[in-house]
Amino acid sequence: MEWLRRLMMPAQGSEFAKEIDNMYMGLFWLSVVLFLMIAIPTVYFAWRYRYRPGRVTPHNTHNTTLEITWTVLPLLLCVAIFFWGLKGWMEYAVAPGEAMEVQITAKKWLWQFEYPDGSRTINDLHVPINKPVKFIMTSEDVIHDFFVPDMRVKHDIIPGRYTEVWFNPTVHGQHVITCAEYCGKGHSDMHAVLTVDNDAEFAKFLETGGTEWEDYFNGKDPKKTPADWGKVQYETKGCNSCHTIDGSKSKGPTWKGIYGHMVELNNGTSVLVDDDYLRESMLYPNAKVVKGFEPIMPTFQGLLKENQIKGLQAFIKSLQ
Ligand code: HEC
Ligand SMILES: [Cu+2]
Repeated sequence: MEWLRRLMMPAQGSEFAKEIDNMYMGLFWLSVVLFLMIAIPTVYFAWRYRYRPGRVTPHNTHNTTLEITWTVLPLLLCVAIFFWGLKGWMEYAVAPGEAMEVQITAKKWLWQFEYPDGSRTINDLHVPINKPVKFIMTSEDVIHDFFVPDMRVKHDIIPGRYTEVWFNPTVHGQHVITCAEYCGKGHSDMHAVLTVDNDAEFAKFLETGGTEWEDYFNGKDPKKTPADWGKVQYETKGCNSCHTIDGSKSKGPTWKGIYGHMVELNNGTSVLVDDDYLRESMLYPNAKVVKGFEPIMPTFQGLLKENQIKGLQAFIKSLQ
């Protein structure tokens, strides 16, 4: 009956998939059997006891054995199904402690994924194979619903609240993610791709900080330039808590108008602000300390990916 399951269900991409399909198909066949147990005798009796002139209908009151049987057996069956479902639900509801955490932000009409190291992607989810992943989800506007058919996972995403869901992907390759809660005119476009990577692929994916940055470097969208990517970093990596972009002084020097000019250092020398100096300032902030400032900037080594440094350089360059 495997062909029927394949016909009725999506591919099995997670550990849940097998269990859920077993239960679904189990209930399906149970329904088929019960249906036949009722329908066949009904048709047979309708024919067997059809109207015949002169036939007298026998008068039956009840049959205790029969009635107890058809009450107790289905009861036991229902209780068994309940515990079967409960067991599955308990596994589904609580992620294992070692699960990797991915934050999902849903908004009209896209999916944003954020990984433990801060890497981000849009509509493009990557997870390592055979490792549990837990999703912590919230919405910026209306109710959406994270639905990954191959994983047999489907969960509402609610504004102002966090909901969680998890799975353990077992099939390498791409799977569909879609929104399963009507969320407005772009609802049907609200899908994403789940890529289940092997360990090496996933490590490489994280190394470059996801794939969102690619949109800013391919030149396709005039509103997404490397400098715009740098601005995103400025705001999300905390640079804006010490650096301004309007010329005013903060805990650190402003970034406005520094590119291409000489800057005085606290050791009495000066240095030209170019890409190399900017990179060095981010990765080794104490190597050259700007005159008039304390060496309080933390190193961003390991925290900024190559594409983020490039974006920041372009952003600072654009602030003339
Ligand atoms: C805790 C405050 C703080 C944070 C956060 C911070 N910086 Fe700085 N930054 C400073 C200070 C203070 C200086 C000046 C002293 C020095 O050169 O180390 C500085 C200097 C710099 C310089 C050299 C500027 C110049 O005028 O020559 C660059 C470039 C820079 N920071 C980039 C960054 C980037 C990029 C980020 C975010 C990823 C960042 N900083 C986050 C405090 C900070
Ligand atoms: Cu939606």
